[in-house]
Amino acid sequence: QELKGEVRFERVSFFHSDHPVLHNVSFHAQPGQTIGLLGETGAGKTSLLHLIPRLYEKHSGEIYLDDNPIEVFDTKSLRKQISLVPQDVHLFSGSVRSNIAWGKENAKMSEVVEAAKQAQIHSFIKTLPDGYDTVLGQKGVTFSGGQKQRLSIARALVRKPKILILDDSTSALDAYTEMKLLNSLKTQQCTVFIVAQKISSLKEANQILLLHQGKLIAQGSHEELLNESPYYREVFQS
Ligand code: DUT
Ligand code: MG
Repeated sequence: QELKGEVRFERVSFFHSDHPVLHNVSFHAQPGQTIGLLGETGAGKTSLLHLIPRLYEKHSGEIYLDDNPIEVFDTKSLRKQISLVPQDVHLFSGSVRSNIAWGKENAKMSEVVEAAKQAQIHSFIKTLPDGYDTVLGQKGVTFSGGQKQRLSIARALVRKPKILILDDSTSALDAYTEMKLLNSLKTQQCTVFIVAQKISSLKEANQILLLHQGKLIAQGSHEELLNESPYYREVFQS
């Protein structure tokens, strides 16, 4: 089934083994929206996001994608349309091009370049000795943390996902590059979930979900949370 990108959680709870990780989480993301996730380490951000492509099976409550219970989607077709950039980037020692096209080996060169431009890594790739054919790890070519993150975002974008999940994938970017990246994502027809450690990364999000020990303690726009949540103001505004 083709996804439109709507995601709805209704009183979702989730355990890892016997350890409670999410408790009664409800939110509603419309197609094309940007949803920020904020919360201290261990708050449950990654766990929540991993439920969307069905990387975990057992939860209570309901998750709907475009009004259909998530259980009706087969995981293969879901994962084709949902790109998740994991917290730990995995690059391999192939060419830049094959690293971006990983998982979509039939991607055209023009699509690879387009994804790299959207991910704000194209101009850096052009400075490499062999451009897109440069092999990572050879001829002393190494990528910085932020360059690796952008390469893995390009890898996610080349699949033209309906839902894009950035799990702390912009932490190594400077504020200016991050802003350009988020602006370019807004022009895509996809729903974006972005985990960040700083409020500044999430100011433009349609909604911010503030997690604390597995509970959604506040949700709303940046302005709403500034007004309504002392925790938001105190802990994350810096
Ligand atoms: N947890 C497990 N097993 C797992 C993954 C996580 O028990 O395989 C626990 C650790 C933590 C809770 O689930 O108590 C939430 O972890 P999660 O990784 O979802 O938290 P986070 O908000 O993504 O933390 P971080 O900011 O460190 O990435
Ligand atoms: Mg995490």
